[in-house]
Amino acid sequence: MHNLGQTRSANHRDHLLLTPDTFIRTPLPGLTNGLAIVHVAPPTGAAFTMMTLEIAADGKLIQGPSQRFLYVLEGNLKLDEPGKSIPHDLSPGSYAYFPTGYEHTLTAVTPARVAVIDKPFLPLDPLYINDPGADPDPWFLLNREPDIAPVALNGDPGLQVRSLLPDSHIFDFAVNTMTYDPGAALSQVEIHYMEHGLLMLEGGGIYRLGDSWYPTKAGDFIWMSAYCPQWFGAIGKAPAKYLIYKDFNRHPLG
Ligand code: UGY
Ligand code: MN
Repeated sequence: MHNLGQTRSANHRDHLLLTPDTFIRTPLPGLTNGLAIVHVAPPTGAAFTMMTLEIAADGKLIQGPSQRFLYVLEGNLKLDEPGKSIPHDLSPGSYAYFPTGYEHTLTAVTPARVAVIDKPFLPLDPLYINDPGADPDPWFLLNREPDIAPVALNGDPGLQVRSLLPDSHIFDFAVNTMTYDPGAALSQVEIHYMEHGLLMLEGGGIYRLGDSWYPTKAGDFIWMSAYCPQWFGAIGKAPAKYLIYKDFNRHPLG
């Protein structure tokens, strides 16, 4: 059933709102028995890619061209690392980070959906590494989102943030979940030099992007360029929750 050309999706210089009715599925090198919805990529001006992979049972994903973060949205998968005979079990809420070149094979046990963020790594100038013994490279990690302790944003108990990557300047991006009680909102319109990729996981509300206010709900994707004015207020009877990427921990000049 077509919709006479109507959609909530919108494409502006400083933001994208992509709703599931406009998603296009494509093959992806490194992915077998699956398709990729590439939500955002460098042609928009973004310095990263964020996609949702839809993988059939027995489908596989191997390493990409850069460092990678993945988050399981649906289904069960196994993750094989080189030199390890026992694979890790992944289920919804599991996430992993792989440094550039870190070999891995992700195999779907059941049909699965996985959010994947790939970004060329910007090394930290050794001048800024405080601990001389510190590893200058980010490290592999595997964890579960519900196991991360939430922190109330600006002391607001209605807005809980879980930081999924370690609190270390070695990492050049952050991925967080943000959970809003019904009626909770960002305490300010944010305008900052970092860009965002955002996947709405649960609930919904109103997102201000630039000079527009959009109804948004679970399943939607949003890209915000650097300096895109942004604000969100949760509406409904259940919490709103999103997964959000931002470039982080680097001097804006590189
Ligand atoms: O981390 C952030 O910049 C976050 N508070 N932005 C957002 O939710 N749009
Ligand atoms: Mn922000």
